[in-house]
Amino acid sequence: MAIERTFSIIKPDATRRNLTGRINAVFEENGLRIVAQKRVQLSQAQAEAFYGVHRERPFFNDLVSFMISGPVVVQVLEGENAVARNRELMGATDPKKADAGTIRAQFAESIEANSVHGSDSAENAAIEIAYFFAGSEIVA
Ligand code: IDP
Repeated sequence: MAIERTFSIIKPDATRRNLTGRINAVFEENGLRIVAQKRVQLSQAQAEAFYGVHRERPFFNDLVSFMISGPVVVQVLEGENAVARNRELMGATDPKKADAGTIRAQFAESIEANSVHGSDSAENAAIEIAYFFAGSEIVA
């Protein structure tokens, strides 16, 4: 199976509760290598652009406010089938519906403050990685 990259964000609810290390342990113990990582404060414009596909959704403004409410950790994860593997590890968007043992089941506070973002396709992963990282910042 091909080695693939995906884009991940550890969201403000998780950085606030000092969960970065525990979430990274889930990735590393499940075959995903963190090949780039930085802690950043998103601007409103960055958060709006990143979640642009949700602009018409009723939760858009609240989501943007949440995403800029504290620092996030943006990451590139690499491994076999990394996009799908990370989505499995994250669990469903709504932590109440997430399978036991997933990151969101363990750590998320709500459907909005759900601790992690992960790309939903290889195409979006490439776009999202390029949005946050220069090629020279990704070291496999
Ligand atoms: P995903 O993060 O599981 O891929 P998306 O549907 O792409 O889910 O939604 C993006 C983010 O928007 C979610 O992770 C969550 O933070 C937020 N969100 C999604 N649905 C709702 C909702 O119904 N209410 C509030 N926030 C939501």
